[in-house]
Amino acid sequence: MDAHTLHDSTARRAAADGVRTVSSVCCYCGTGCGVRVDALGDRVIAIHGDETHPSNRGRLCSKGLQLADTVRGDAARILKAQRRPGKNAARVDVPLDQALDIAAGRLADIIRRDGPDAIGFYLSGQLLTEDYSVFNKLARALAGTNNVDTNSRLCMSSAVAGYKQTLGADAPPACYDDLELADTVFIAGANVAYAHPVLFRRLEAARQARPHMRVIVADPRRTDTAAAADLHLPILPGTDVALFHAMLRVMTAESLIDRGYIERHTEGYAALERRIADFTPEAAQDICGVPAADIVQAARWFARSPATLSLYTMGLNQSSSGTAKNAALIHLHLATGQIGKPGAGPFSLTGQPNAMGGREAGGMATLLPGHRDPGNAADRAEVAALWGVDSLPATPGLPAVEMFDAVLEGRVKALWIVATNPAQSMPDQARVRAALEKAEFVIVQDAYAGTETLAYADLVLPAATWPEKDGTTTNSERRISRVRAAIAPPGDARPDWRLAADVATRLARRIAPGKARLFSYAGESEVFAEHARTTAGRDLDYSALDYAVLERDGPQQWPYPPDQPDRPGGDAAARARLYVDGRFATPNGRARFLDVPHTPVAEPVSPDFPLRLTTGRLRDHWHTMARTALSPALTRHVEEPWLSMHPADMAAAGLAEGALAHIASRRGQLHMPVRADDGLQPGQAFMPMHWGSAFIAGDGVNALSNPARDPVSRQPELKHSAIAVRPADLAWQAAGWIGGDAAALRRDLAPWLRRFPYAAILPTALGGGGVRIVLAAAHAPDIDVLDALCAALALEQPHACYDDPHRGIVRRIALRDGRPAAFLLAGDTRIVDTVSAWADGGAAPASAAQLLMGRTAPVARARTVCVCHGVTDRAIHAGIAAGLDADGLRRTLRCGTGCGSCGPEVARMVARAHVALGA
Ligand SMILES: Nc1nc2c(c(=O)[nH]1)N[C@H]1C(S)=C(S)[C@@H](COP(=O)(O)OP(=O)(O)OC[C@H]3O[C@@H](n4cnc5c(=O)[nH]c(N)nc54)[C@H](O)[C@@H]3O)O[C@H]1N2
Ligand SMILES: Nc1nc2c(c(=O)[nH]1)N[C@H]1C(S)=C(S)[C@@H](COP(=O)(O)OP(=O)(O)OC[C@H]3O[C@@H](n4cnc5c(=O)[nH]c(N)nc54)[C@H](O)[C@@H]3O)O[C@H]1N2
Ligand code: SF4
Ligand SMILES: [Mo]
Repeated sequence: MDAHTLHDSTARRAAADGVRTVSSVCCYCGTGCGVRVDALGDRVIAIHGDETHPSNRGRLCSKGLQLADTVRGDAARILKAQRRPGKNAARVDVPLDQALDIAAGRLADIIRRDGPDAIGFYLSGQLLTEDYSVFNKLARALAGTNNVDTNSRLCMSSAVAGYKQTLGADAPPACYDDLELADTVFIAGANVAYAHPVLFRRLEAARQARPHMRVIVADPRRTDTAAAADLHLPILPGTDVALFHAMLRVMTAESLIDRGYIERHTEGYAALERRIADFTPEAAQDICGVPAADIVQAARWFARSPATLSLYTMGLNQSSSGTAKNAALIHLHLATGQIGKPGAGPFSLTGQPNAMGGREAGGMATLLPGHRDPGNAADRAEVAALWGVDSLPATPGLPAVEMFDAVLEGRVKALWIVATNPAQSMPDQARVRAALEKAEFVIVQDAYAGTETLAYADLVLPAATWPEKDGTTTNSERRISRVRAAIAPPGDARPDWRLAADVATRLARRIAPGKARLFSYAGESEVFAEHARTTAGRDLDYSALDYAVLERDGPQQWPYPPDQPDRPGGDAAARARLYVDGRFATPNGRARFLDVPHTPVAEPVSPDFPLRLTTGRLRDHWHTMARTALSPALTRHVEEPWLSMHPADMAAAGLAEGALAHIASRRGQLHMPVRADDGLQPGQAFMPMHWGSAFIAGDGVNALSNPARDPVSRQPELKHSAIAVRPADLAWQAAGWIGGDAAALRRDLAPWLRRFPYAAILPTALGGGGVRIVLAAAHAPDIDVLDALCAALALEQPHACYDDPHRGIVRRIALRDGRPAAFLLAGDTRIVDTVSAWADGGAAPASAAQLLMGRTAPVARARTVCVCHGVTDRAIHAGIAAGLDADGLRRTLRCGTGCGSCGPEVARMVARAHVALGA
């Protein structure tokens, strides 16, 4: 235990009891909140926000606060390397050394036989900078291929392209302090309340302190973020370029642009001005579905405000015109001079914790370390020299979707997948899964058991994960923080960079013995030092940064060059914002306006597929849920997947609230319950991205989605596809629950997902933790299937039962200490909430048998809105009915007084109730 990780007297006292406190960074979103991890032995016992971290100043959201729940070494983790002896054989455990040899041997064989471009690396924005650096060097300097891409292709690549094309470098120019200094905040295609909650807390606090501040939100849905805005622009998916062009036209027509700034610091405005002439507010209203007057209002607020900050994420990036959307928004800042000054700038929020580090380390097919370009011979030569090799490959690497296409076409034979779950998160799953099936050799390097992609692995490498890893991450505001290990990895798990280096050394011995030395790092700090050198003299230069500086001075923003004024530590204020002097990172120092057209979404709706499906995130789940599914508390907010639709569309389709629907796109189909949401426009639907085939029957949300890509960034249009929805023809339904360890139960019950047209196995906090199982079929299953189901839920000898198996009816409850330990309601699920309420601590019914016969008055189960204080929607509705406003609810129920993640939802519930009363 190093002294630097002990911060205050509490920590020192705790240390006496054997509790260690380690400063690190939350492993979820790109906000990059500092955390303090309390560990005892091999367990994490508590997580606190780090008051000293400048990005969050002690705040954490619901996900960060529940991190301790997710740190476990049992059924949830991959503890051993595994290999598959034959294509359809079951995998067997192998010693790690043997697995590393197998990896190197198979890759060497394929490289010798088919050339280096027959292998591909598919990495993740959740890796640490050190991990990327080693993988990148392995791929390009040793294996000899540029086929090294990441899931950031699905996430940030349009932002990268947008920044580079306009400002000259991939660098967000603003910082989080600008949230407190902005007068107008323009949020486009971002649900900050859910996806970057701590930034939303900072924004809420800023609005309290500065009531004149205005917030505009452009989002097709009335999200919690949009509901909190002064102006919501409910834009039709994919039409942002038209909106931004129209706003620029208003600014130009009303002389709200800064001609002097345009003259001095930019080029290309004249062509763009001709382009936007057609985008009158009325024309944009027709394209975007946003009232012309609101477009005018947004333009005036944006341009007249002393400081305007834009925040944007996937609503812009995940689009077939993602680069143009980014550029068109950046134009508004350039035209008004709203950049390079406090409170202003186009601020792309990063999704994953270290997507930024990946961009810096060249962890994408189209990037090289230090913001270099693999298509540029001089850049390649520089990196080759820094890495100590003669040359780097010139053949362009394959971006994510193209890489999987190449596998399907047989051009790429081996895939090494690290810290990402493409069998759930990539668009057009039918193609992705066919590719994974076809690949000759698939390595999956992951930390958690049971992910969708593991099913396709020929070799599994066990990765250490947060909080077992050491290294660095860069957050959205260009701030580099140390991630520190608090406990040792379980089993044979090793840090990702270490697994990469160990395979690299073995691979070098087989194909290029002289290069084995390239991977003999003593530890993370050496990897970082090598990486930091690649940034010297570049726009992001942090060549003066090393682990010692980060220990001494804490997290630092880049650039951090050697010639900083006032060294050591440098002039932090001067590094907070970029382009303060109006000099951009282009060769001539001028930012560029791009003459970008508005292009409609790639897949129009049609009579056969009349609804526009968008997808995105929920507050308390993270992506494919490998980690968040381990926290019962996080399942309380939303436990099961759904498709939300406008109530009128539901009625027209003959769908009642909660009914099972059949949902189809041109590429795939699945079943899911539907929910009404009047925050959607008619004709739109929304599905959360989180539930894949590890949790529900079918191939998950991306069975439906579209792989159409942006021509520049190659980012797929995950935010829009055309679908058709009709009632599912699944009359027989069953709902059950069993308490216990959700990860072990999911593993044991997984085969049930493949036996029914609709099935879901859902981790739940019910009864202290366990899983729910939901099944549906056209007809009642055979008696032996029902028997097997009872056996799977340990309901062979129930406390109470009401069975009529010939009609498909089986209702059973098993008890432990007077409380349900498991139940099954097959054939009639109407009393599921009543039984659940009992399992969840509610009063026991007078007679369990009467309950199963449906003779007990039904009880509705409440949903938890505030995770910190366990406040339910029912309690909040009761409070509102009793006349409480949001402040009153906070005082009496305490909802929103913990991490604050539920604040926007509570505010929205209050606002809705007022609308309902007024109507
Ligand atoms: N809770 C939680 N937080 C997360 C994550 C998570 O999984 N869970 N993931 C992290 C990651 S990797 C990312 S990338 C970020 C994503 O963060 P966000 O981008 O904020 O989240 P999303 O829900 O994907 O999409 C944002 C919004 O885009 C809107 N949208 C859809 N189409 C359009 C359009 O054409 N135009 C506009 N203007 N808006 C549109 C959607 O309605 C949605 O509300 O979140 C990060 N934070
Ligand atoms: N329909 C739809 N699809 C989407 C999106 C959307 O909005 N809509 N968003 C896209 C975006 S923006 C993103 S970022 C992607 C995210 O998609 P993924 O990257 O597939 O999502 P995760 O669930 O975060 O996957 C991370 C994996 O890494 C593993 N893991 C965790 N920690 C470690 C570690 O330290 N080392 C290793 N080796 N493994 C680890 C986890 O177990 C998990 O399997 O999804 C994309 N897909
Ligand atoms: S906002 Fe929440 S999820 Fe994101 S880094 Fe902070 S605590 Fe973690
Ligand atoms: Mo992302």
